[in-house]
Amino acid sequence: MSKPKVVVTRQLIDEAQRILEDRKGELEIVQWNSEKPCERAWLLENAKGATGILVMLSDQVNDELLQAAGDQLKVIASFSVGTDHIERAALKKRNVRLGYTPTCLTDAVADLTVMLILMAQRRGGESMAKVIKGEWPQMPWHPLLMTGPQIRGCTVGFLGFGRIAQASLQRLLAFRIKRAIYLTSKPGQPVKEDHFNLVKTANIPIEPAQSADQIASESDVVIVGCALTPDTKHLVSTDFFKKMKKLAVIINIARGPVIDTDALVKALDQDQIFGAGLDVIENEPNIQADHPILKQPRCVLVPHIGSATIETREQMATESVENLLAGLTGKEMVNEVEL
Ligand code: 8YV
Repeated sequence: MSKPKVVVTRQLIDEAQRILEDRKGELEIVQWNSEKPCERAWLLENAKGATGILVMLSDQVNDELLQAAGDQLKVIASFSVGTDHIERAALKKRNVRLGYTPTCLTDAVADLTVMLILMAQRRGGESMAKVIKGEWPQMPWHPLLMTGPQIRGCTVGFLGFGRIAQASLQRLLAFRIKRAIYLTSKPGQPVKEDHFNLVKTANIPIEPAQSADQIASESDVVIVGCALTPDTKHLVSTDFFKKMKKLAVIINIARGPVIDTDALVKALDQDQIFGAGLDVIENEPNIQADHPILKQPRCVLVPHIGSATIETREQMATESVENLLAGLTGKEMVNEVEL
């Protein structure tokens, strides 16, 4: 009998690669062998006859791929917390299990959230650009030179209040923010899972918001941390920006399309808001040097590095392989999506 085939769409890191290769005797392992993202044609061709596939965010998991793989496919293991690249219904229909890595990247992404808030409020990107361009000697000193709003005393509004948002809030408490409000998919409802016991124990009010409008109008810092769904696409657009405070900043550590980029450019151009800190953006990674968002001095944009600590990426790789192997043998995964 032939060995079950697994397809892996990236090179992995040491420990994860070792765990996978230890199974070479019993599995046929087909792995994309380049630093460039896996090509669709390669994936469709190699998926044929696969029992398990380990994918990244840039690999669309849909009917086309599942059909190409065939009926023996048992598991998709995604190297991510987000699953918007995966058509869950198509998996459910075929009884294919889905593994993902939601817990091990929480701290890394929450750390980056704090970095982006401070960069946006304190004009980190703009300041550094001036120094690099040699403008520092010509900057006339004035008490208000390069000033921005202070984090202490802020109301922080969360669009989405899952693990990463809560871990970000946990960190922000140390900065002595005044209040937190959050919107989940069920507006006005108490938070479903209080992962860090925050709502019960924090010494500031943490309250459900009634609407996105309330988040826009009452927050000094808006954090986009929700999943991308048809309901959240362009949740933050022109109307939202119009309601925001002039000194407020918006942060996106979720998915680019939750914010309408054209509307954000306009809001920054017209000083409707103070700044933005983005880890993600629509159409990433295809952002060319002449993209209008890059002309906005008060917008900090980093290339989707939320989970990019060495420790986190190692753990994500290891858990992805563990999920893949568990899915092949019907065992419990580290984290499985309920389809
Ligand atoms: C990275 C993420 O894109 O896990 C996610 O859903 O967006 C980020 O952590 C991921 O590490 C790369 O696949």
